[in-house]
Amino acid sequence: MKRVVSLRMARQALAAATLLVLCVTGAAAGANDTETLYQARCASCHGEERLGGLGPALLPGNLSRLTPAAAEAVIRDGRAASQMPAFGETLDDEAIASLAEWIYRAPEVEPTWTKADILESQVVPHPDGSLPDAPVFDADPLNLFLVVETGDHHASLLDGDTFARLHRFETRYALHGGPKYTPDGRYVFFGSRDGWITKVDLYNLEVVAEVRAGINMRNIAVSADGRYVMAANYLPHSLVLFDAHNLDLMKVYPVASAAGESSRVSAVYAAPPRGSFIAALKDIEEVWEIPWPLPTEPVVATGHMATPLAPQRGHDTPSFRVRRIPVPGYLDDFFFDLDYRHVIGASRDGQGGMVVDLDSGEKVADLPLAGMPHLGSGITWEHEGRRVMAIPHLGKAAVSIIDMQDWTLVKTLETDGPGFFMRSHAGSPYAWVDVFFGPSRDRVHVIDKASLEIVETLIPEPGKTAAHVEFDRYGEKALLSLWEDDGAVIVYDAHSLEEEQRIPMSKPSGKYNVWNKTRYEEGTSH
Ligand code: DHE
Repeated sequence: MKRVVSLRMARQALAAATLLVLCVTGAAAGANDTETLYQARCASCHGEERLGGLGPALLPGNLSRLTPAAAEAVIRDGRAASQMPAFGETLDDEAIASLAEWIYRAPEVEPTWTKADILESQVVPHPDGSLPDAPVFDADPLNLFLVVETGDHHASLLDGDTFARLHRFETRYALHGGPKYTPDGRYVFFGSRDGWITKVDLYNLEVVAEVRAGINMRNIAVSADGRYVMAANYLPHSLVLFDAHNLDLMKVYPVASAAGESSRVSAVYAAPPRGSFIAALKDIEEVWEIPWPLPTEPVVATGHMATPLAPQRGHDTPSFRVRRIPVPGYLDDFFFDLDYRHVIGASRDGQGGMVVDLDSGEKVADLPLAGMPHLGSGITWEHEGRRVMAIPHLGKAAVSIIDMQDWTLVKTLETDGPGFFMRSHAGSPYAWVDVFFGPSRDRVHVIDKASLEIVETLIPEPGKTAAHVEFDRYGEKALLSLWEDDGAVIVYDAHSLEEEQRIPMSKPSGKYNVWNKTRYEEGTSH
């Protein structure tokens, strides 16, 4: 891949330059001043203000997934399959410990990321329409899987019929949230915790555009017609809108209440039937809705199909304008019903949830959901003629099943530990939930969607974390991550629950099937 190769070469050159600097400045950097040490040894890759560069940002918010002990180990031993060198030979333990401690300190002045920074960060190696329109592989383009490998920051593209690996490419550091496809499945957008949005042309296996939307980003959403990308940031407090074709900046929305109280954005979602983005705000009691233009004009750009869904708006907010929906509480974790009429929200530290009608803006129900429900992992299916939703809890060994007509609790299913991800498929009789936390994190429960009972508990590798399931487009196969550095994606027959193959991967996290994601399949995350 041209872009990645040139990036790698640049990284190698920079790492070599860094090492040269080390040799020259070794004595001075050995002094007690950790900041001086940082500037001498780390700033060339991680930025003078720790905002990142060729290496990731080193600010407390960006490092929340890394323990200080792990940071120390990375400084000492380097990071495999990256340009992060090992400093164990050139720095003593005390210096390494002081650096590891210092990067978790908040900077004296909060860093900024302006429109100019966004514009300057944009690179477009292959402008929209400049690459061939046919895939370079024979696999069904609608049954591909992308697997994010967080161990060495790569992604693998799998043929969803044979599970052959078609390609493996380097990603930005610490991707988070699901990658989002255009409706034809040709392009995919990845979001990293450091704020990078990367657009990849899957037909040509090339990075075609990149831009940095913020310093600490939560996730991205792509409009159902594939024309717009919205990014949700913790730092700065903003939503950022891009034209999807070349990731051109369209608009920055500073996020604040009408009274001026600023807020982090927990996440942004696309709501296809409404033709809008919906944003979850962490620090103010509002939900924001931002409509994209209705498809009254044909989509002219190459490669992007118009959405088959005709949005119906229950309000008359003009396109790209913010509609504020006041809510009675802080809601930062969302699930939606299938027509996106209702948002089911919970606060991450709260003990309950609520249902808000997005058209009227009214709260219509409270939900009895103690124990940190993980609504973002919710799924839904038809049970005895009624639609139910099921969600794991991050703080409780249980799955809650709720009737979506009257919002009553149908059942609390006890599990072997708190779970993170749930998945099913309209073509499967089963729903899968992992046990992500605690001593049973090597287990995955299989729930019968008819009896609402756990019918099987799989332990694919004793002692190793097993998590996150994704189905193929037909619901015939289920793919599970062995979430370890020397991990694997395990392919199961989704009916017999027999293991069929293991594909070695470096700490695989999420897997994303093109069909399920672009069709907003009821058993997958949206
Ligand atoms: Fe995630 C999705 C929030 C921690 C892996 N996570 C999401 C989404 C949100 C979210 C809002 C949906 C966005 C989307 O897909 O566009 N996650 C949060 C948190 O608030 C939390 C608890 C704390 C945090 O610091 O962010 C959190 N998440 C984690 C992890 O620790 C995980 C396990 C490892 C990691 O990579 O950080 C993790 N989150 C994921 C994955 C998805 C995700 C793999 C996509 C799931 C999918 O199937 O769509």
